[in-house]
Amino acid sequence: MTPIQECIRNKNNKVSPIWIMRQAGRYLSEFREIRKKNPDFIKLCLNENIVPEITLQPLKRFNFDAAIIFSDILIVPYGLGQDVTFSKGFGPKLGKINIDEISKVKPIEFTDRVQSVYKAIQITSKNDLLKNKDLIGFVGAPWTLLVYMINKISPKNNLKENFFEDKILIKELIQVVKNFIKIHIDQQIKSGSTIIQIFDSWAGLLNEKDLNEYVYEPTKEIVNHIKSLDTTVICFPRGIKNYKEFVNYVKPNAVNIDYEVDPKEILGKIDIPIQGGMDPKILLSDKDHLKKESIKYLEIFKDHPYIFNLGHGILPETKPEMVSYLVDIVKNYK
Ligand code: 1CP
Repeated sequence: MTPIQECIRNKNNKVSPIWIMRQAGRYLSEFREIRKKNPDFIKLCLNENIVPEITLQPLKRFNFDAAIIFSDILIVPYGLGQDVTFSKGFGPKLGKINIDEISKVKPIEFTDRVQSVYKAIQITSKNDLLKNKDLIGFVGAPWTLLVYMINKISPKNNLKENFFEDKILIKELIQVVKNFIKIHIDQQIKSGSTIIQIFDSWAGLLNEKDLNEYVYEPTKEIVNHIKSLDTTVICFPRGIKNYKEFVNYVKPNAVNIDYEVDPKEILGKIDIPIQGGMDPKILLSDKDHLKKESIKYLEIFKDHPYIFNLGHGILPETKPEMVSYLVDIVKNYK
């Protein structure tokens, strides 16, 4: 069994495996080189010749325990026929949404449009660098995809005022999105992903009263689907105030905590394997501070199955040297 599966499935707390969200990305010069030559981000995500190379870049540098397929959560709206573009310094922009057309999309039309993602997973999974390591596939949670599809741009800190105005649209869209998330997961697993992570990056935008309808229920459905395929699922409901309630309701195999969560406090509340937590900004400080902060997480979770990761994606300004140092600390602990 891989170290991460050992931790999650067997609740092994002897060592902490490590990988990092956005580990293939702009903090690596070799990624920036490729990105410069490929200005169309969605096209890059759908290039099965380059995606395996980008996915494996961090594993060539660091002793991570997993690769995460280089792709994006917005590949699902793209596969459904919604326009998705990225402009520099602004983030994603999505096109008009026509619910009648989206409701008619057939699974085969969707999988044909994003086929290269699955081919890239097949190619990557065969690489020797992944020996005894996991290849993580992922999806956006229904709520977070709904946010982008309806809001059309990143909500940053707030949804547009009229977000919930068209109740019928939201109800229909969440059904369609749930179905295609499942299809996207099935194909990733068939192609060689050994773990699925569900990113609910905007869970924290919801009022408590709406969490059940938009986060807990739909995510639980996806989690149950993944479990029925005997595959490991990690959830990241970023920004929610009550991780305990989330875990009790949704029951993923492991949960990633964000950097606002107090690790000591969560330890007494959650009994499933925990991943992540450290603020990505710590990697921008100095080695002494990084050592102190990472050891803090390792100490707190020393008797709990714990996968080292961050409380959100690694920042583009991060020096790769700091990542090497972090991996050494984690690997030499205990
Ligand atoms: O070079 C660039 O400008 C592209 C930056 C970039 C990268 C490297 C984007 C645009 N997406 C990605 C890859 C990506 N996205 C991965 C690859 C695997 C890895 O982790 O190494 C993953 C897992 C994602 C997932 C993703 N995309 C999320 C969930 C995680 C999170 O950050 O909260 C979200 C919200 C997106 C949307 C998205 N894609 C890209 C950006 C800049 C954003 C966020 C925009 C926003 O702030 O709303």
